[in-house]
Amino acid sequence: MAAETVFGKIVSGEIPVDIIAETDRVIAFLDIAPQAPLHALVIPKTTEYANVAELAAGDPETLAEMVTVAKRIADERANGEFRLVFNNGASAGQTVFHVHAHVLAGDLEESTLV
Ligand code: DGP
Repeated sequence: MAAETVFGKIVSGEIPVDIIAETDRVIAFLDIAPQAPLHALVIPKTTEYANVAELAAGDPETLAEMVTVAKRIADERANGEFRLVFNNGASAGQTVFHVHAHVLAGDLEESTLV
C-alpha cells in the first residue's frame, strides 16, 4: 500500500489539475515541471501501488492501460511517438510514491530527460 502522496490528492480532487485523459482506471495530466515539449503523467486511480514493479505484479491490466493512454496523448498532442519513463525507487529518481508514467514527446533531442 502506497503512503498518501500528492498524486493521491490529485485522484481524490483535493489538489485540482487539468485532466487531459481519463479512463475508469487511470488519469493523465501535465507535469508541473515539464522536461520535454510534451510532458504528461499517467497515474492509476488506485493508491495501492507505489511503483511500477508493484503495479506490474499486482495489476498488469492497469499498467497496460497506462501505456494505451500514453499513446492516445501522444497521438492527440504530438506526432504519436513518445518516450515512457518510470522511475522505480528513490535512488532511481522517484520522488512521488504513487506509480506514474512520464510521457515525453516532441523534439526530445533538446530536452532534459527525467
Ligand atoms: P518522479 O521523480 O518520477 O517521482 O516524478 C514526479 C513528477 O511529478 C515530477 O516530474 C514533478 C511532478 N509533480 C509533482 N507534484 C506535482 C503536482 O502537484 N502537479 C503536477 N502536475 N505534477 C507534479
